[in-house]
Amino acid sequence: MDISYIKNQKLLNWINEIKELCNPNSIYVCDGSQEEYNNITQQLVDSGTFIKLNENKKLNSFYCVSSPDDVARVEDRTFICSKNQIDAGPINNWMEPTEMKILLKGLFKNSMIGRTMYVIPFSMGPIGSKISHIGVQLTDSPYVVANMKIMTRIGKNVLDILDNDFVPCLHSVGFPLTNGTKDVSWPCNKTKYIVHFPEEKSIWSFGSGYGGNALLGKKCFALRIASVMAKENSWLAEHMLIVGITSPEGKKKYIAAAFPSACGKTNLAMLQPTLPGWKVETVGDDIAWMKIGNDGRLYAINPEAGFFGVAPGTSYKTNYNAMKSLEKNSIFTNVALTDDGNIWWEKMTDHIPEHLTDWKKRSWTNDSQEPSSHPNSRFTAPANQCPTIDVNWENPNGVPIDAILFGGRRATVVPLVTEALNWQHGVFLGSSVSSETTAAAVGAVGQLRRDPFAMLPFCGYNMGDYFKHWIEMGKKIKHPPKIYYVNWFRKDKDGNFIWNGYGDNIRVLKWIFERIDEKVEANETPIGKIPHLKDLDISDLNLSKENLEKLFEIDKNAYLKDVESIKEYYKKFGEKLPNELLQEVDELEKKLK
Ligand code: TSX
Ligand code: MN
Repeated sequence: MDISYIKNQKLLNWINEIKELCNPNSIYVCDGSQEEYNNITQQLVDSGTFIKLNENKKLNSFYCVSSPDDVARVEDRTFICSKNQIDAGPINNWMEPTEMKILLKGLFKNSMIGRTMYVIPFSMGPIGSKISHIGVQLTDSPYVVANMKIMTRIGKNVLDILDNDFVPCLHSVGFPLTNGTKDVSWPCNKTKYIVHFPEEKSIWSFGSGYGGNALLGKKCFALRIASVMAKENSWLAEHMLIVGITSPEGKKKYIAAAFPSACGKTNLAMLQPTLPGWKVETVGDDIAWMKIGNDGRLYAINPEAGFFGVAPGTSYKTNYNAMKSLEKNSIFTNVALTDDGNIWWEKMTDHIPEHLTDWKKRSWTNDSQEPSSHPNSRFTAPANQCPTIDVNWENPNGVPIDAILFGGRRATVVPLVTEALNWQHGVFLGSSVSSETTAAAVGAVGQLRRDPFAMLPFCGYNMGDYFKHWIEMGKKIKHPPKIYYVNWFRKDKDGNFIWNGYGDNIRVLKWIFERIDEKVEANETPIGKIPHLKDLDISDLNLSKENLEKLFEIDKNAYLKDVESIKEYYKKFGEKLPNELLQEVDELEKKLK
């Protein structure tokens, strides 16, 4: 669409200001239509960025590889520019906002020469929902436009309801086509800045075209900026999946769950239960926005409209519903290309193709030294293609949340499931979330990393204030969800996983379900409430009594070591650490001794 379609003066002023700064060749306003998507993807094919996949394998889908130095979120280049450094906190990078603006204006100056600047009006959440919020992204990347079309709700419908309450999101890949510079298939810049202005509620992203660096509705808006909005207005913007669970009797409950990376969040969001009669349905796999309803319960929406999932490891066996979601209308970035115009990645199938083109555009065979797909390669797939998508996934009122789960990957110490004693204890569990590193991330494998609420790289303000906000929310929610801590990853002394995980996790969800309905009692221990072993449904599971007991073993001395590590971790937050959490950790120590 032409710029004349825009009537909102604030938006027009901003577009003009950025046009003056970035100096694009032309401006295009996205209407969000299928025809527009076809044009943009065709243009990406013509320019060599996209390869159209074989229509008989993946209908209306595209393959793309990035520059090898633009493959993941850049946390060390991510900034929270609050006026005072204390408000960014000990975890975020910070720079004084005026200083940062000067630096950014230098980078963005003429950065769009020779390119089209796309205006993407987008809604995070169903258009018109009271829980939703609107953003407008200006970008010089048609790849970003195509992905935003799948991941959010974009276009004319959003412009039609636009008022002055929107988050301006500026993005440039930082590769101007000055003086006839030839374009490349993945333009980006060595210098990268992912910058948030929490007081102004704006985002400036420079130099990267990949994922969370560039699709600004996702981590930048829906988590970092939204977490600030949420604190200011008494709601929650969280790194959580949302699922509906239906019992054989037809009762339905919704839960939200936060896990650090590499714990299988997307797998849990699309779980296929192994217990007869139980059903799990998907509302979202990554982000939850939760507001208090008039009835005093917590209501959640998924602000996204698609899945931007890690590809390697995803298979019809480990996540059937994700595989069904990406069978058409999808974009694949940094996976491998098969000779017949399909895609492949490590562990997708038992059968490994004889020959592939890898993500670095090299010929690949089974005896190649490196994996064919980048470990952080992704599929972008529309959520409404998920076979288990929930009927209420676009309900503007959200879905009522009955339980919140935290979890991490722990080979030892932490039981399969623990119920928090109350909200404040639950906040303590959330603040102490920890996970052992896997081979999927850089650095040593098996190291314990604290990742409070799985929000470590995503909280847009001081994490100490965030803990306090969670405690305060407990006082405002009349009927708060129960809080649980789960660990699917406990190992025996031979290093084998004790718990089957995947579809069998429904057994844990069933216990939680029955706890909410007060159908079963629980066993109160120093660390929280755990199931009476008879109440965990392990029917048809090949689980020995010894291993069942091992799943719930509480080694007090091992836990005391964890207490020490939590206390040490808490020191980071200094004065900002809420007293309530110090009380909780002291209380736990007392009970263990
Ligand atoms: O996603 C996982 N979940 C949650 C599923 C709903 N994974 C994969 C984590 C990496 C993304 C799991 N891995 C889970 C799990 O519950 N559990 C495990 C550990 C495990 C791995 C393999 C087996 C059992 C447990 N069994 C066999 O391979 C036969
Ligand atoms: Mn995530």
